[in-house]
Amino acid sequence: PTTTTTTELRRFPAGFAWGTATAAYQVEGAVAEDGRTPSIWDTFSHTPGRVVDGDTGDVADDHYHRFREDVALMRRLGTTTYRFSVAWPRITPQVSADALGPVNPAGLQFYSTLVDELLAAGIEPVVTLYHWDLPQALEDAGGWTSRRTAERFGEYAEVVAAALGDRVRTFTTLNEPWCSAYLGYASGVHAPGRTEPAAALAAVHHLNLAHGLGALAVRRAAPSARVSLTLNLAWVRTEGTSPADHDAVRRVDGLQNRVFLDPVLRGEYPADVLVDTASVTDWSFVLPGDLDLVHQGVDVLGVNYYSPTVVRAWDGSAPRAENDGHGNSAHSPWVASTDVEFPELPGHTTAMGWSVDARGLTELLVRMHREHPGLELLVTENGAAYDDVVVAGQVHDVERTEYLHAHLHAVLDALDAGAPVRGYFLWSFLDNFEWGYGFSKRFGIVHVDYLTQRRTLKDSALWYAGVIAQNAVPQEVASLRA
Ligand code: PNW
Repeated sequence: PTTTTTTELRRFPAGFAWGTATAAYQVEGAVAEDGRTPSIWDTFSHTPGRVVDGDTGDVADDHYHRFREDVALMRRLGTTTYRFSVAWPRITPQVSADALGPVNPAGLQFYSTLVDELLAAGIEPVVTLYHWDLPQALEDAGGWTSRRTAERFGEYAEVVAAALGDRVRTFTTLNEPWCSAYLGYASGVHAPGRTEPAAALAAVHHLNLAHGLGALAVRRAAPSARVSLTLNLAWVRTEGTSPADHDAVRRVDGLQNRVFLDPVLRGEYPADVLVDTASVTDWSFVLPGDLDLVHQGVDVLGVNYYSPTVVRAWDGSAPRAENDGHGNSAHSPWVASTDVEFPELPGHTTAMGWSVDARGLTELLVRMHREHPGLELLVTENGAAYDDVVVAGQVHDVERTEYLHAHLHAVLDALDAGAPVRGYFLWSFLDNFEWGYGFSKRFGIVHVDYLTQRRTLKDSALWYAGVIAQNAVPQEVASLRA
């Protein structure tokens, strides 16, 4: 076949933010340094059988010690922003269900220095307050099934916003509460590894409450900052035609999207979700006044997107297909949904087994714009895992570059449709601890050799640097190199 190379470029709006993203437990290591106490991910990863190969975040990318080198690499790539998370157990290591406990200055200092280092490199920090590393002491008192966890989160958010709010313009309360609730408490493939559907729905509510209390706290402590929330919204569709197939779409949309969007943005839980889940819980953990607290909105919504969600009705006649990409568990994350199945999709998948369809990213961004006109949007995660190898100091990750190329065009399609997308954060800056998959899955555009901690820019990183430098993507994937 002939390869046409056109140098024609599709441009992004001036000022579009170009970033990468990471999360504390996935990159930092140094889990027992400077006063940090265990999180639920320390406990989970040190429990045999929970993480592939018994991997833990004890060392991870050693970013806690190498952050200067890492920021220098970001500068080489030309990224204008960086999304990272703060490890709660570094900030208030003695937190209990009843009280936040003393603030640990050494914990705050690490993030304050990181922020300074980023700003000095011309990179704007975007801070996530909770990316899944709940202090273990709070889990021992019920974790996200307890409203006291949400109350303590609000206090912790105030501490971080007060310390960093003079230099940080955007605070994200939570990353993907869907994962925290359903993977942590229903399927159990994430920490704390519980498999109780009712607990998962209580967690949904207390995570929403945490967003509300956290948003109020950030606005008090850092009045000029923007408050955001990052959701892994699902682009749910069916290839079936029956009413039951369409009902499966509605149900999964309710459990993954609307149960977070509606309370935060509209101040109410979707009535159909309450009905769907009535066999599991009566939602009596929603107390009078809670929805007013949750209904804080956001100044900018973070959207994480990797893969489409395809469903169909399950009538029980054949074994239920559960290719939903959420890890293998005897327990489904889809509470009260035994009549839904997730069929295998044809075509290319990433190393996660996730199928690739960039259209979903356009659809989600346009949907948010349609349902909440004017709501500013950030793509806070998008990227792909492949089995990368370093050969002679290079990583030819052609598939990742193609994935990024397709998804950046999808962002442009959303912009063309009027969606106010302000930036894009590639997941991830570095290969890192991929939760239940440990180090076996590599999402980075920078390769990490875990024996030596050596960083190697993958070809996709050089390609991304070229995109950033031009503020544009080429029509043809191959025609741009930094
Ligand atoms: C997100 N799922 O996690 C997280 O925000 C990142 O920390 C993570 O490394 C990245 O995506 C890649 O996985 C997810 O099962 C984990 O649907 C699991 C799912 C979705 C997102």
